[in-house]
Amino acid sequence: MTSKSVNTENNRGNTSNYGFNSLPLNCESLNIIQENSQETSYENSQSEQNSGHFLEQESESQALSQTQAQEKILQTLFQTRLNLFRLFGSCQAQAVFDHQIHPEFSPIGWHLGHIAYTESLWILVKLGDIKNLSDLYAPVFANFPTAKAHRTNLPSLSEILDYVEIVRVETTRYLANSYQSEQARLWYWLIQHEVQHCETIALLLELNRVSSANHLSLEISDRSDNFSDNFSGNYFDSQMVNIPAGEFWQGSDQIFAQDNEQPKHLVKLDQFAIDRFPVTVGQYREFILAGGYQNPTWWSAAGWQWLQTEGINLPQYWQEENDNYPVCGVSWYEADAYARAIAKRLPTEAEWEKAATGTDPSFSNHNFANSGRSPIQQSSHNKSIYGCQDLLGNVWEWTATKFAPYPGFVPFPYLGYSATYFDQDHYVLRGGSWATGSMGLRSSFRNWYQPDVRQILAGFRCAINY
Ligand code: AVJ
Ligand code: FE
Repeated sequence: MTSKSVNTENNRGNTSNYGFNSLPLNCESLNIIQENSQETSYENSQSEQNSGHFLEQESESQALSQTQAQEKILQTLFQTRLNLFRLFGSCQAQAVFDHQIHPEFSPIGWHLGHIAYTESLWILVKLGDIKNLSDLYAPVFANFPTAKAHRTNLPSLSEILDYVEIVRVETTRYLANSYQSEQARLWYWLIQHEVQHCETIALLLELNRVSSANHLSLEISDRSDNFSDNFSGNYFDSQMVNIPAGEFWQGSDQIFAQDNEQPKHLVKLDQFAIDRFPVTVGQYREFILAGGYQNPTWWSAAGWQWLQTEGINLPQYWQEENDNYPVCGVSWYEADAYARAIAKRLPTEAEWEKAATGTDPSFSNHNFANSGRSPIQQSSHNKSIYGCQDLLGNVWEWTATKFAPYPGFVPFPYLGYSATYFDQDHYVLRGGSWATGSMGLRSSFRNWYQPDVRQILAGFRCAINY
């Protein structure tokens, strides 16, 4: 059997606004979807006002028609792609697209090509048996075997952008002509794959911006002897919210849920209390000034070892800034030490998710609405039913829980997507950040990093037993 093939010539023409002319092509696909529709009525799909969280509101009883499902996927693909183009519209992104900004991450341009490669692999190859667009760039943009440090020898930015566009033309054509309802989960997985790589690109741009800024060097006095005096101050006496004991449903079985969020299952928790807000820059500064980085008492053995080996005495990207911003750029080790220093602990991921019950994502700082963090008190609508604030958006929050499968876990779409990281060496982060796209923002979503990664989009809040 010979596989199908598509024209790989640049059909972008002589435009400078990278990729933006895929808009009319998307519209063309929309026309095809509507022409192919056998239905007599789909007026709801046309008039629906989508806030960006239409998937959250979809109840399971309202099954979508084929046409509505195709339109929704097309619209979500397009909304997600707009964020990517916005990032690449910045001169900064173009200037640094082939440098490795940080040893833990591939260059920005690799993420861009990898987004398109992944789209060609899962839609064109796996569903459509069209192999050439995937084969062409697999050596550069597949996950293996290229090590991240060697991902600097990339095609030019305009060539990568052409690839991004050609793939999208073909995938939306496939969506319009050949979509089947059982493929919905794969499409939503793919969209979230793009959302996550978009967030990594935003993270790298933020690292690039911050690493060229002036950093504060704090005068740290050795106050570890009378440490308790410092920590009895009001500054650390942050408001906490009491969460009553009982069962709640952890995870999600919705069509867009990732494999690691499924299956949804009942979890019984004891009563606990959790910080109303994420830990702020001002609070974290007190920890630094009080000798937090000099006193092993508050550190895990692995954390203290890490701190000694790396010579760490401040968060990596520490800057003088608004005290009411949530602290960010801290590793799990630092978050854990801070919590212990004030006789608290990190919440488990189940506690975090229960505390987030009923949070409306649309009020949160996400989807690049703010191009950065926002002060914690700006989020008074971003509340759970327990009154816990700012759980979604702003910064990711480290939890005490190691990334592991829920009972009954089934890998999707490939074994290694999540299962590779069930290695007891990754901790779960929850809640998304200002750079998380709408499609990746929900209280059941699980992110994961190793405990020594100082993720610039990650902060934390604390909990206590009640
Ligand atoms: C969940 C964000 C840690 O970017 O490494 C992307 C998601 N997996 N492509 C990552 C992922 C494959 C992952 N994180
Ligand atoms: Fe990926």
